[in-house]
Amino acid sequence: MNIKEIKLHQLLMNMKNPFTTSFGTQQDRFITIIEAVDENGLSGFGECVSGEDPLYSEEFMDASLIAMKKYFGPLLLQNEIKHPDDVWELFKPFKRNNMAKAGIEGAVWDLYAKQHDIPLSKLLGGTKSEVEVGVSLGLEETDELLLEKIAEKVDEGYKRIKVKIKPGRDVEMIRTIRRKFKDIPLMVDANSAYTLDDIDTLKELDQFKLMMIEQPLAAGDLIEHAKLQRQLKTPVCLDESIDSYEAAAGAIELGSCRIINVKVGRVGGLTQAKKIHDLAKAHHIPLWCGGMLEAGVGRLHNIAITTLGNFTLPGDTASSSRYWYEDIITPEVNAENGVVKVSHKPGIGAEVDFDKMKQYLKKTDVLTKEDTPDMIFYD
Ligand code: OSB
Ligand code: MG
Repeated sequence: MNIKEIKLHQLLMNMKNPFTTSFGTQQDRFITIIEAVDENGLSGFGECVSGEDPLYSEEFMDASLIAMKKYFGPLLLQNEIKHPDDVWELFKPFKRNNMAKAGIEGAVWDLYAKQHDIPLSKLLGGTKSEVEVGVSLGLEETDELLLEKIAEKVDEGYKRIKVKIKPGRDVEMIRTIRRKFKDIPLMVDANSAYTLDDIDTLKELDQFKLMMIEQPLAAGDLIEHAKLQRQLKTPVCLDESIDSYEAAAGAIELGSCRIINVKVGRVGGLTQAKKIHDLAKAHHIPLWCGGMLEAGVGRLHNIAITTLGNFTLPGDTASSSRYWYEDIITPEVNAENGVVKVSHKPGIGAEVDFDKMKQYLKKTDVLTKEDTPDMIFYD
């Protein structure tokens, strides 16, 4: 593919609204945009989605940056690859660091699609020309404030509403929501805030016709999630737990969930996301694409993977304007009535707008063919 340069654009983006989950509140998003440049000067873009602190998962942005600079960037520059699917194999000896791997791999996918003049969605095997999306709402100080946010998003036409829960902000809060919004497609996300000791509380949620309960227990707890799913009517959906193809296979075999949230970064990139898609399809497990408060590049990658057939449930990829005063792409992602049109342009389907990106840019590191992996071990 003749990649000659990799640029790591480090951005600090201020969010329109603070976002609160069971693990904390954030107002700023520290994001890395990866640009892979070929010998003809064509650029592909990826986004590294790790959090600022290791609270959602063990991966965090400073660590991802080091992993990209020391290992994954130089490895890609030193090894000629033929297809983006080769990237996973190239990175495989290096354990985990999935979001760093996925960020670089994402840039390679976009570049390859542009080199071959096809949309990324088509390259991935996607078939949809538009995708349905929902919205993920953070915890609010009061139920009244949350009800206002829900009303606004229902009016905007989002196809489902996801609300965050945590112990003490669960059964009564959902009862209040259901009293006002009797029939909306509603789901909850606990971000691992419960244990099996809370099973009575979780069972109480069965009365509210929720589409699913996302990640109630800790990430490693596939066996506990299977025990929980057997006692709940509401489908369990796993997010944090599905950090690889093998974890997806394990969860399906154990019956730990009935739905899977696929996040491209969490599973190590689009190649792995496709593999999980095919496995889940074979086992009749529906999928949706989760969000990580992405800027435009990550948002477009999410739309592209969602065009695969077994992404049958609305995902988290809401309009750019829900998160940002100004996104870094032109045109921005825009959901109309909860539907995003898939671009027919090559690659991710929109331009990364460097003029807009400038206002957020803190630093760009440039890796070239001169850079070799910075390692103690060698073979
Ligand atoms: O658990 O799905 C999650 C955001 C950051 C980290 C984890 C999660 C989320 C969201 C927001 O729920 C999804 C989005 O709107 O991008
Ligand atoms: Mg989640």
